[in-house]
Order: sequence, then C-alpha cells, then structure tokens
Amino acid sequence: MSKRPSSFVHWLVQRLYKAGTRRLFGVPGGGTSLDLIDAAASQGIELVLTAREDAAVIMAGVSGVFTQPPGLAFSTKGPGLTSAANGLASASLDRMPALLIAETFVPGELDYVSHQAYDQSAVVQPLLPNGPMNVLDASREAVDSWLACSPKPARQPAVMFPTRDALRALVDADDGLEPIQTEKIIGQTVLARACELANESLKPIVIVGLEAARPELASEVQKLVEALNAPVLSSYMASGTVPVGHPNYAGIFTGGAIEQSCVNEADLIVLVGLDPVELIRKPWTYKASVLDVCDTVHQPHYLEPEVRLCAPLEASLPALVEGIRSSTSTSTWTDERITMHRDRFYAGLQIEAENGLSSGVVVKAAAAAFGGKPRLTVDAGAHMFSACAFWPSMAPRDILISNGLATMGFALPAALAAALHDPVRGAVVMTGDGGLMMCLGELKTAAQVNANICIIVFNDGCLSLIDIKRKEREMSDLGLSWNRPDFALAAQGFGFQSWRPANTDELNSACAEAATQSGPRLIDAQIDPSGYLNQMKSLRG
Ligand SMILES: Cc1ncc(C[n+]2csc(CCOP(=O)(O)OP(=O)(O)O)c2C)c(N)n1
Repeated sequence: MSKRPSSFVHWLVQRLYKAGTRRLFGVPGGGTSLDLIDAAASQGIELVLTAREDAAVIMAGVSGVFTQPPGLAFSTKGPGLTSAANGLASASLDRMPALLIAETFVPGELDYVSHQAYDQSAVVQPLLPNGPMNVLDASREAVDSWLACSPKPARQPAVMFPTRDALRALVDADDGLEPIQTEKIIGQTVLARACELANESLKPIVIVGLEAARPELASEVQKLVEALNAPVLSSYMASGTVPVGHPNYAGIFTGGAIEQSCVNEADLIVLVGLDPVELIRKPWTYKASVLDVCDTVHQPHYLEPEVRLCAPLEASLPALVEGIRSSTSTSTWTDERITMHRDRFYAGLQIEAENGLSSGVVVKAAAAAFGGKPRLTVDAGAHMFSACAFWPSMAPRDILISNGLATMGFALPAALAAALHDPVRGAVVMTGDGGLMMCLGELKTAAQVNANICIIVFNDGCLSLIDIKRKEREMSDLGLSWNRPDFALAAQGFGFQSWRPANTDELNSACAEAATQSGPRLIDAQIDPSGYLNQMKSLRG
C-alpha cells in the first residue's frame, strides 16, 4: 500500500469515492463547505445544490441506502445546521447512512462572537444514535472506524464539524480501500433452539422488517418463508422484500388491526429484521411465541422474544433455512387460507370517494400506468395507506418511506436521490399537499438535475391524517384545511410538465402520458378525503 501526504479533505473525498459515494447534497456557507465542494469536484463527486438542508440530509441518506457507503451532505453553521436537523433525525430513525459535514467556529472565535452561535454538538447529539461514533473528529482514524462500525453496512448517520485547518491538515493517504468484513459468527446453541421452534410450529407466520430490505437478502427471506410454508407480512419499509405477487404474501404489518386475524392464527411469530422503530404506538398483544431473527438488538422493544437469533442476516437466514429444510415441514397452512388473509387485507383497505378521486383509485391508476418500473417514495399522511397497500413492490426498497421518524417532506427529496442513483427507473412520488409544501423548493432541484421523477400530489386542501384523528375524537372543525393551491401551475413555473385530473378519465390519461415521459412531471390529483377515516380505522383499529 503506497502512502503519500494529502490534505484531510482530499483523503476524505477519495475514501468516500472509492467506497461508492458519487454526490454531495446541501446548501453552503462561505467557509469549509466551499473547500469540501471544491475537493469533492476534483474527485468526481458531483454537487447537488438543494433548496434546504433537511432535504439534503434525506437525499444523502437515501443515496447511502442504495450505495452502502454513507451519502454526503453539508451545511453552514448556525441556521444551516438547525435547518438540517430534521434530516438528521430522519437518517437516524429511518436507519440511513448519511455523513453531514457542517461548518463550525474556529477555536477562540466564540470568545467574542455570538452571531449564529449555539452549541452545535449539543444540538445534534440527541438526534443521532447513541454511541461514541456519532460526532466524528476530523481525522482518518475517526472516519475509518465509523465506516467499519456495526451494524454493517452502516445504517446510521454521523456529523463532522471540521475547521478549515483540520480540512487542510496533512494525512497519509493510501491507495487502497480495506474491504469491510462482515462477521459471520452465529451462536450454535441459539441457532439450534431457533430451528427447533420453527420445526415444532404448526402455524408459523413471518413478519419482515427493514433490516432485511436489502437486495442480497431477498432470496434468502423468500426461501425461509417457503421452507416454513408460512404467510408473510411486511413492514412498510421492507415492502417488496417478498414481492406482493408471492403466493405467501398476506399484506402489511404496522402493529395495527388489519393484520390481527392473520397473526392471531399463528402459533409462532418469526420476526425477520423487524426494527421496532417501524411499528405504531400500540402495545404488543399477541400471545404466540416469537423468534426474533435480527442483526441488531433494538431497545426499547415491544416484546421479549422466546429466542433471539442476533447475527448478520446474510449468515443467519441461510443457516435457519438449512436447519428447517433438514426436517419435514410441520406447517398446516393451506394456500387457500393464506389467500383468504391476503384478500381480507386488500378488502379492508378499499376506500370510497363521494366527490372526486379516492387515494386508492389514484394509486391503482399510477401502478397500472407505470407498471412497477419506477421506485415509489411516500410521504407521511393519510395518502400513505393506499400508496403502500396498492403499489406493486417487487424488490427491496421499491418503496421508500420515512417510517421511523415518519416525517412529512421526505418523499420528494427521497425520490430525487433515488432517481439520481438510478435514472432509468426514476421514481414516482406520492405526497400530500401539506407534505409537498414543506419541500416545495426542491422542485427547483428536480428541474436543475432534470430528475426522472413524477410527483403525484394528493391535493385535498387539508392535513387529512390529523383531521381524521380530530373527527375520530368528535372534535369540531379546528381549521386544518386551506384553499387548494394549483400545484400543476406552480410546477410549470419550475419547468415541470403537469396535469390536474379531477375525475377518473382525466386521471388515467394523465398517468398514461406521464408514464411514457421522463424528466420532472407532476400530477395534481384532486382528492376527496372522505373515505380516509374508515380506511384508517380498518388499518389501525
Ligand atoms: C414534519 C412533520 N410535521 C408534522 C407531522 C404530523 N403529521 C403527520 S401526517 C400530517 C398531515 C399530512 O398532511 P398532507 O401532507 O396534506 O397529507 P394527507 O394526510 O392530507 O394525505 C401531519 C401534520 C409530521 N409527521 N411531520
């Protein structure tokens, strides 16, 4: 390995480039951000200038989900960092690897400066995962050990506050990139106990979560489901890990009501990579034993499993499949019974509209027109129920959603990152009008990079998810609605093609036209929100 001196910032961008980082996202200040952008450009890392810093961190995190090494974001100090905060919280709770490099004050400056000044480390610490490696020193050692940290590949964000001097400091550069090894050691006793539980079960059920939502794991997850002859439910974030067309697919699991009849029939619940951050705030009521197959123990958790097989899933899943295959399956599930549960799931999520388009009609029309080609990104809001249920996800991360932080303003930046990563597939964005308005400035970013995205805004002039909770509590109108803006017109101003369908015919032709084109497009769907309350009750109870 040859070593030659290099500035830290050049070493850093080279290290990240070799690991796969190709873009950096953010809004600069006039200090170290400029040095970082300059060094990144010399390494071939492209600048994506965003409208806001929270969106930049989301884009970096989503890029990291696809490329494995962390996505790179930057901000200025003070207002830039606080503006990035929601993105950091999303990267943390949505388990996305993003490295945010923020500007900082130089030592001694704070003795006389109060302008834009606050304790930056103290602001970001609570947003980041616990542990020593969340605010990184500007050093090779800190970056190398963060990149090698567990869980692998890293699914967590970190922040660095380098001074200009730190970026310029000389470090020994190496040409090679050490491969990050994955530990494959599994406790044999716990594996044997896990296989025993699975082999004794007459009615196992599998619940797949976000840790398993990786392309390299999808076939092992499916083999496990088939070896167990079990119905499989998926969290939102793991959608597609078992394709919706798989005969064992029985619907979505959120910790709510719709899945209860299926789970209650099981005598063993096998959690595969289920991160409890994804579940809604309801206690665990199931009585069946739980086998938790995970690569990280998350605390707090909703339940204490009978057996926890905690090891890298790429090692534990094949071992489990092997252990189950070696004995005859005892499962008494029939195809008809699994189909019955799947049909019940879809029937429960049907949604009616009295005057305008229902969210279900819009999602199905888009799914038919786009034919599963683009990825789907989904925002927080009532539209999300239909989006996640009726979109045909066929592979891990076909649907991207913030379901750990569950933040509005996620879907558009997430789609930009997905479309930049994979421009041929591109992305469809499903967002409420409230959520779109939180990141409307990123329409500029989409136009600037000519992103292959189609935004479908569920325009109902209301914070519907909150308004239906208000109705459920039988409270009077609290003023959570507004006059519907014309997003189609606004989008044209940014250089988008756009449509404004108000009925099914207009919707179908808008989707058909949009699906044949690339570049930034927006469909401003006029939604009747009246069916949302019943749909939510059916889903969550
Ligand atoms: C940043 C942020 N603020 C507030 C919330 C709480 N919240 C969740 S859904 C929702 C309403 C979303 O409204 P809209 O985007 O119009 O979607 P709809 O529910 O109408 O489909 C709100 C306010 C949140 N999740 N994230």
